[in-house]
Amino acid sequence: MAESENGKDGRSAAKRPKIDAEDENRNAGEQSADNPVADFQLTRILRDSPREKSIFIHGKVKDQDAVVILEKSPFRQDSLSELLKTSQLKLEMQNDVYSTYQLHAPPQLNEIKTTVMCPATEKHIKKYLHQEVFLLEESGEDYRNLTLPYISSQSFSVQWVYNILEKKAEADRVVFEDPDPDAGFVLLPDFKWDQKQLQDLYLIAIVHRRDIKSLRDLTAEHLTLLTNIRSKGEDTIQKKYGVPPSKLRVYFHYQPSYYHLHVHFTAVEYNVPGCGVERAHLLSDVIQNLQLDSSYYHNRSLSFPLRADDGLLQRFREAGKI
Ligand code: M7G
Repeated sequence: MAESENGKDGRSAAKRPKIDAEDENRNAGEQSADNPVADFQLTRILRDSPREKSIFIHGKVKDQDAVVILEKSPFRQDSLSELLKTSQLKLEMQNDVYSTYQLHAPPQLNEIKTTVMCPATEKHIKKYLHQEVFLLEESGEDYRNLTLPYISSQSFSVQWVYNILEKKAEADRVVFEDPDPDAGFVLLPDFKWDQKQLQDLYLIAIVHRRDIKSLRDLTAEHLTLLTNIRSKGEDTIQKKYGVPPSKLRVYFHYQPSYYHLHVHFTAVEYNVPGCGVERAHLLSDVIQNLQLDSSYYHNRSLSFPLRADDGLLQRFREAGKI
């Protein structure tokens, strides 16, 4: 799409990411594709968040376990007048200058983002089940003795990551790639972002190297990779979406769910779960810490939250660490 379509005054660019005609057609095509949840049999509600307008459910699809996340999409500023003009209003109550209505929007303006994991493993189901949370402090030694053996045997498959790197999946969603095997990465929208508006912008940069599990493995040897991700990632997001680096939160999760190094790029005003101090580590802090001390992340204690049913919490308990 040409730059000029981004909006001359920059306002439309700030409200809606570029979605070219091809994307719109693909979206339309996807509507008629198979409906993987048509046969969904509800087993139980894993989590219900009325405030976030989302619900996480576990069920069966043709005898296979499935986790489905339903989430009402944020309002799109560029379709507000269409929404108000074309919807039906049903009056609920009226009093003086106050009135409330039920607004029945046309389907295309009333989307529910739906994420399907099928077949879902026990770990997927646990990930979304509401649980009591504990904060753990892990020393470098704890990582090597307890965490590393645990994640080597228990962590989620990163096949989806390899599919992206090998262009077997989501190839049409990649917004930038640096193919260099050491310093290169792929930048694409996180599957949590429907790309309809920029308020909840969320992209991930996935490194080509396959030998870096997480923040813990990083040393000064990786500084070129990290500064490359920061500069090219920020540059691409500025050019493609009109969002400057000062509006971005760029960070790692520790612990991540998927042990293949990746960096989260989110809109700074979007309070996405996982961006708090107990889990997020800003890329620029990581770079500076490694510049000061190459073994910073090998040695220092790192805190992170774990849910009550997490097997790693059990390992820390058995070792008398909590
Ligand atoms: P994480 O910190 O390892 O785990 O981040 P988290 O899910 O606990 O945050 C992995 C990121 O990759 C998350 O932001 C996920 O939403 C995103 N993600 C996960 N999967 C399975 C996919 C996928 O198949 N495609 C894309 N584009 N993003 C994904």
